[in-house]
Amino acid sequence: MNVLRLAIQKSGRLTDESLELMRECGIEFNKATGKLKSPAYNFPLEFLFLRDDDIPEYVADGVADVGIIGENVLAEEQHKIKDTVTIVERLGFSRCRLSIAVPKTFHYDDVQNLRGVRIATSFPTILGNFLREKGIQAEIHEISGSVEIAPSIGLAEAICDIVSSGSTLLSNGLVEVETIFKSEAVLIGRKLDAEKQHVLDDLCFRIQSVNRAKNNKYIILNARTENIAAITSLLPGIKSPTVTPLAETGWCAVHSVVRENQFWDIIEKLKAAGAEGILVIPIEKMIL
Ligand code: PRT
Ligand code: ZN
Repeated sequence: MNVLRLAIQKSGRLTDESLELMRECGIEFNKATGKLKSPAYNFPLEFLFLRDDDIPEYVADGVADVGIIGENVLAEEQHKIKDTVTIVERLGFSRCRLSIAVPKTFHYDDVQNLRGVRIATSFPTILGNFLREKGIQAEIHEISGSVEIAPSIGLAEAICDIVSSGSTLLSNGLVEVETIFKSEAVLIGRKLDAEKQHVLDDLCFRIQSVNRAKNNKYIILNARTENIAAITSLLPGIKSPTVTPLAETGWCAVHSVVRENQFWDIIEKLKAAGAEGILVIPIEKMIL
């Protein structure tokens, strides 16, 4: 069997959630610290632990077959890999945005105020694309870390950096003025031979089942028979809700699946329609 080589960030923000996702997919392995490679025991997969910035090029060169990185890194490295590497699956974790921020004292109305300004960033390609699209001439000052301190030490008038909660900007007296890229962790890959593609398809099927389960909740509720029609109309479910009679006459139990993002909204409506004893249960895997 052909082993699929999956590159994962060696040690950083993506590492734990990438490995956790593989465990949720039923893949067993041991990650010994300091090791560059680790085989999976029960799936034709080998992990390669690398710096995230190097992963797109390693996938393009064939050192790895697939990899997990932030979409921002893929966009930043795109010019090195052309169209050989593409997104295979969106993974939904490590969500963040790449934004331009300026000191509180900077007068900012719109992007025109960035003309001639020095902007410090670790993402010169994405920033360069944005400025070109907007027709703005500014000076991109590439630095590799601690971008947020650049204005206070006089290195630049503005920055372009990753923002998640916004607390780093706040504590450095900076205000977010433009969001130029939205990112989440993605599985990237290149063209593979039939045997490896088959392993990748199997892995993607597992990832989709895990992520679909995370985005949905199983709900069980009781209601009087006369309220069932109104209640089931609120519950689309995978096909349609399951309705079973209770031992007490005139009552039924309804089982269904609701999307996490619609959940609170639906619960309020269900209560108003006469639902009682509502149980909400996490789903482990969801296969359509
Ligand atoms: O060593 P290696 O090169 O492998 O790692 P790295 O230091 O380049 O990357 P790492 O581990 O910091 O981040 C990996 C990926 O996580 C990024 O490419 C993003 O896709 C994603 N991610 C998600 C983030 C954040 N959230 C994040 N908050 N990456 C960085 N940050 C930093 C940001 O640079 C800023 O300093 O956190 C700060 C802002 O956070 P808030 O919450 O204060 O806004
Ligand atoms: Zn990096």
